[in-house]
Amino acid sequence: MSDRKDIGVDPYGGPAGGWGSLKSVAEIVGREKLSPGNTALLHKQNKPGGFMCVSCAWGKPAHPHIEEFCENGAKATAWELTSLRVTPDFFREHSVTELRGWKDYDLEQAGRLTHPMKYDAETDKYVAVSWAEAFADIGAHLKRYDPKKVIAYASGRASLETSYMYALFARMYGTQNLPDSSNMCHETTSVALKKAIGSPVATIQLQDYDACDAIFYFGQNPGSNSPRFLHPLRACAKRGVEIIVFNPLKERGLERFTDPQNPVEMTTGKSTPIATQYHQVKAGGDIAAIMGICKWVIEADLRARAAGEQPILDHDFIEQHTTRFEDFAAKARDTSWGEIERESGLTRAALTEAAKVYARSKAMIAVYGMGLTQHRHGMDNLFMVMNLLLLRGNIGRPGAGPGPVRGHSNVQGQRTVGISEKPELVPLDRFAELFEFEPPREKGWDTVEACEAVLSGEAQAFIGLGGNFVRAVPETSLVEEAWPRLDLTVHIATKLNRSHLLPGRTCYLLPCLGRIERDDQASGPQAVSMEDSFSTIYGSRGRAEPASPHLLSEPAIVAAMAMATLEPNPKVPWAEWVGDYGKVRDAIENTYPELFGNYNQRLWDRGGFWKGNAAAHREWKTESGKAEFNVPSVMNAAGFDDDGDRFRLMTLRSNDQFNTTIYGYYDRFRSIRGTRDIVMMCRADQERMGVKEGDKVALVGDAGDDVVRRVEGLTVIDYDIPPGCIGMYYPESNVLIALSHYALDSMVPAAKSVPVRVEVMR
Ligand SMILES: Nc1nc2c(c(=O)[nH]1)N[C@H]1C(S)=C(S)[C@@H](COP(=O)(O)OP(=O)(O)OC[C@H]3O[C@@H](n4cnc5c(=O)[nH]c(N)nc54)[C@H](O)[C@@H]3O)O[C@H]1N2
Ligand SMILES: Nc1nc2c(c(=O)[nH]1)N[C@H]1C(S)=C(S)[C@@H](COP(=O)(O)OP(=O)(O)OC[C@H]3O[C@@H](n4cnc5c(=O)[nH]c(N)nc54)[C@H](O)[C@@H]3O)O[C@H]1N2
Ligand SMILES: [Mo]
Repeated sequence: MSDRKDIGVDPYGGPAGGWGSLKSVAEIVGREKLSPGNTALLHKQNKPGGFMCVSCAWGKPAHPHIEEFCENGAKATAWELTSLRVTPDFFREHSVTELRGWKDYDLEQAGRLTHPMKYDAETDKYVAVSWAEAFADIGAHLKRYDPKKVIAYASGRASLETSYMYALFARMYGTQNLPDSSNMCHETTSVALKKAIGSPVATIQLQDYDACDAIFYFGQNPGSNSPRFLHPLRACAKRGVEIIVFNPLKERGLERFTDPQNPVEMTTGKSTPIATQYHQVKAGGDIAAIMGICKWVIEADLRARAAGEQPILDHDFIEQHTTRFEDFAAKARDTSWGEIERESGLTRAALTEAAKVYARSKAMIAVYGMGLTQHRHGMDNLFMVMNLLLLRGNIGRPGAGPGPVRGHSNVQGQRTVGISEKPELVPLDRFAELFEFEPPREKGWDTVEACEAVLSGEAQAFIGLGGNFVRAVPETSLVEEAWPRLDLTVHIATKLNRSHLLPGRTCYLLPCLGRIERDDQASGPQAVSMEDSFSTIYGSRGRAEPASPHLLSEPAIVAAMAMATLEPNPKVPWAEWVGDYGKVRDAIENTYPELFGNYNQRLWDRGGFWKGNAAAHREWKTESGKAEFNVPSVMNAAGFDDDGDRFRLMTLRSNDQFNTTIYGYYDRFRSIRGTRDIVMMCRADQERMGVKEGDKVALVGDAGDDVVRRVEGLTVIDYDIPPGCIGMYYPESNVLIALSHYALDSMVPAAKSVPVRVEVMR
């Protein structure tokens, strides 16, 4: 191996968690210059009566650990509570063109936005405006447009209260163009699980991890992206649960974990091994891998029954609760081991070992994340996960079921309360009846369609409730080029990011309170709520001093835009709602009485309250009224073949980022330091391409159209990754992804198998 110091890579031998994570937290607390009071606030995170972490959507236990936060939750908190500020002076010093040359890290590191700002094209600078002026002008613009050509995007952080108001505003205005970050994320789950079992989300709850005896774990990286999951995973490992991992990369958090809250592990340096089997499946190889397991299980069941032994499949369940088992079983029998091995990159022997664990387990949870949803055939990936579960009745009983790990802290909740472009998912009649208006009924734009509309010039305006849309979507160069042709762009945000630096003809930057900050309104201090990956809903109360006295809360901003745009409607008392968010919760309860009964009272229940899930009770809200086996259409989820020098590019998160927010340049668990401009490549592929670690390469998109998609100057990193697959960080990679390269049916950009070619730079 070459000298890794030259290229900013040094080996990290430690487990996930442990001292490394404490050190990393101390570093960011120092860098963000947190006040002692705000540092103390870290202890309120994810505690009853405290605030809910702004990072991931992992569940919050009723009886939290002393420090129920993790390295990355602490980083997210410090990022929001920073004492650094982006004031009008900052914008006087830096033109927008200059700022476009800054890195994502430097933009956000500049600090919290303090004043509402408007872009001034003449000076190419943002200048301070009053809130009143901003809202009046935004309203005047919106009134001029065709609502069907306005995009109202939401990133999954805003609370249930804000999200409900935002979606209502969009519909009263006349549009269903309500894409959200879910369209780039777990929309594949929403569509595939709805079709297979009638419930579009996880059926398990947090306590099911106490009852399972096997976990099949696909394409999710808990060490970086949901570190609090490491606690239940460790507890499972300790009590002998078999944890079978499928991931092209050896992710540290799935290999071993030191609990930073466990004094024995911390002082002795001991760690708990997590995975009992680790299968480095090819990117896009999971359909085949799961088919192999199903094939073995189905055939072993036939053999067992022929020999008069206990069956392996749950035939009663299959009979009573499912359809199309025979079609699927025939497909599994007909698929050859040759094809399974070729497409998965795993051996028959390895898959048989996994299948044996499944066959003997009594209750299995299937966990997955972006490694399954973000593929051309992501739907088939998830259908295979469901097929696997259904074979042994692993749903609707303790310790069993699908456990998709959601992304943003309230992304699932936003869908629950109406942020959706899909009319069938929203109780439009109920809205019409409660608020006496006629909501739009046609399908709105999802994220990919919104980008198409920007590229074609059809879209007139974009409103962003959080997020960094232009940076998170695929096809970065074309979208960036087209973006300034929008007539109006409005960003509700806490920190400066690249999307803000591509102003439409009129452009506002509206700074809001973060969730951790005190939110005082007419009736006193307010709380908000969110829904986690387990459909549990919690209250959250901010306590920190706001970053600036000029900030407004998200509900206040949404309400003010609505009042400036819409004719008054006595049924929707925007100002009263802002004065008391409890009244927004009443409206939510009236709209969804079956999910949110006694909302205001239950908000502070210990451990939150569960909104319920039909499939968890074996009630199937599918077309057939049963849980459905689905026969996959293909064996390769990537949707393209590797040939000689075409690779499957996986675009990944480092341990030092939250989506497009870059906290730093140290991907500790993968031992990559100092730069994000890298390509992970295995030794065999390096030899084939005539490169070695430290060499520079360019990646070129290979979508088969005329668009040039290219990233240069990437350093090759010698990495344990299956041949034909390479890895790079998101969002730097997004310029390589064609807008047309999305998951069929769910329209989620297929960011985990992007066709690219490698060019050696000499
Ligand atoms: N600190 C931090 N926390 C986060 C985020 C963050 O950026 N930083 N983002 C949040 C959001 S919005 C989301 S959606 C989640 C994302 O969390 P994850 O779902 O973990 O997403 P990724 O990091 O993109 O990577 C997914 C994993 O899939 C693996 N993988 C890639 N391709 C395949 C494949 O074909 N098959 C299999 N089996 N595995 C594959 C990768 O090696 C990687 O380990 O995390 C949330 N939490
Ligand atoms: N290639 C590739 N592309 C991907 C992915 C991938 O794995 N690979 N993952 C996709 C996924 S899963 C997702 S979810 C999307 C994420 O896409 P987005 O959700 O659009 O992006 P984020 O980076 O989470 O947004 C960060 C910005 O949110 C703002 N913000 C932070 N906190 C708050 C707040 O409290 N209120 C408001 N109003 N604003 C706030 C800040 O200004 C910050 O700059 O990216 C997707 N894109
Ligand atoms: Mo996400």
